[in-house]
Amino acid sequence: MTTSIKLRQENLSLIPDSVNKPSYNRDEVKTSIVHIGVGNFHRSHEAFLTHRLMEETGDLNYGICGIGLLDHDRRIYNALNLQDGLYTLVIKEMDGTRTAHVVGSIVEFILAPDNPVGAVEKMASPDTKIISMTITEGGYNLLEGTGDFDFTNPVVSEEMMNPQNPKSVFGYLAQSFKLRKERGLGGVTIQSCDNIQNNGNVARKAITSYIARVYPDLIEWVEENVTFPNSMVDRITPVTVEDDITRLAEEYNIEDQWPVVCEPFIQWVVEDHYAVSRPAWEKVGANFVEDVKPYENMKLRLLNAGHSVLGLLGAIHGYDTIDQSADDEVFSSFLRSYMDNEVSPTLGDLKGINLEEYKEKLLSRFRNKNIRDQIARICLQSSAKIPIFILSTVNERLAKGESIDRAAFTVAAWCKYNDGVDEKGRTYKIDDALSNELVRVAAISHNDPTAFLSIKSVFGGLANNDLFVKSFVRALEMIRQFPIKECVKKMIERD
Ligand code: CS2
Repeated sequence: MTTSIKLRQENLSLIPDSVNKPSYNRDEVKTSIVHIGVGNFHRSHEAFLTHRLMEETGDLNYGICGIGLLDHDRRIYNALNLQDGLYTLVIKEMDGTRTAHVVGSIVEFILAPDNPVGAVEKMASPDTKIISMTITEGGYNLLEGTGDFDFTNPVVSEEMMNPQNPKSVFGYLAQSFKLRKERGLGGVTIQSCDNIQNNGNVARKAITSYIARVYPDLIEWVEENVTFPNSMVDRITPVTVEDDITRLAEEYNIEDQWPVVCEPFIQWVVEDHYAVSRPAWEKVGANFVEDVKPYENMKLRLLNAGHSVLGLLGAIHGYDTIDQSADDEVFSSFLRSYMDNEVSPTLGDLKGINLEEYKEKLLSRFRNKNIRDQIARICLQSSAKIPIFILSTVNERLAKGESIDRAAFTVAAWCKYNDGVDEKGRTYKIDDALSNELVRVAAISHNDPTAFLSIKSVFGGLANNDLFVKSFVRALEMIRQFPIKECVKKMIERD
């Protein structure tokens, strides 16, 4: 029996040649990018492309320092620390072939709760040109409806009493900007990579709202020195499961605490507004444009919304993975009809993108059996996702008096999802920042369907829109009475 190779720098030469591994000298890599929120998405995307760039061009000026702000980040911090920042990315093709890459672009990691000063100093360092982040859709702390910063958030309100001891991403950034200004250093680019329309503008709004309260004198400096490019990031990246770790050991003999698996598709469209400089990511496939909005809308309203549709319907029916749901003719026909009839007309001019091809490709990506993307992953934090992925389409269509039946049906399915039990009788956890509220209003909605729409932070004023309410109530009544598949069939028959 061969002994497995623990993934770490000194063992790189032992790793079989069938695995792509860094050929550059990692000791020479400078960290000019700080990334907040090193999760699987970052590791399948920005960190991977940055690694590819080092491979392709030999430019070692843009290494990554990960920063974890939450105690929850301790697990990834420990795993990567043990492995000198190295991890394996396994790309799974549709036909079952797999390629493994040991990624070397993360060369430093700071766990902010253990080393808050180190984290602030790193963000304020003159060497740091870009602070990128994946802090999730809900992480920007803006209130749905008004879009105002939520100063009542307990972490933020406590931190504001003592801003020199930051806890939140806003607090850390404020401290680092303050140091940059005091030290006469240059600015920095804040690069949001989250699935939010206008993610850069949203990041700017959240961060400047916070700073305007805590350090009003700093605002002018931020306006002049910090940029917030919008971007659209795309690569389906499931949660790593035990089997991924075992297969990596079996196939390549690599012992990796926390590998990442993902699909082959990758897309990154970014506005080219950088405060200082940036890596030549275009050399490894990134697309730098003047206006990212059309691409964002397309991705959020088709891919992310498509995920939510397949996820919610599949969860109720009792499927576990997105490919099962996408392979179900009834569910995928419904999704196609939603995309064609309700979403596509809202997308406007997509400047040379073939929308038909995009949608076809999307459905085949969803069907990739090797990815086994978890329905549980898709459905978690739906209260932060549905407004961005689905209600944006709804609001736009309602303003023009256009039908929203399929979207309303999906929202009704989400209501039913919060009952917490599938049609096979299996219970599941509602993993959501608003879980208590969701479960409570979903229970009331058995007698009073509109109760579900009362959550203002999710639905804004939609509870007062007759067209939406009627459509939602009709769908929910049907969903409560018949199995979900029959209901979806009825919806398709009406097309
Ligand atoms: C998913 C996204 O979280 C979700 O609901 O739709 O994580 C999706 O897989 C990525 O945005 C793909 O780029």
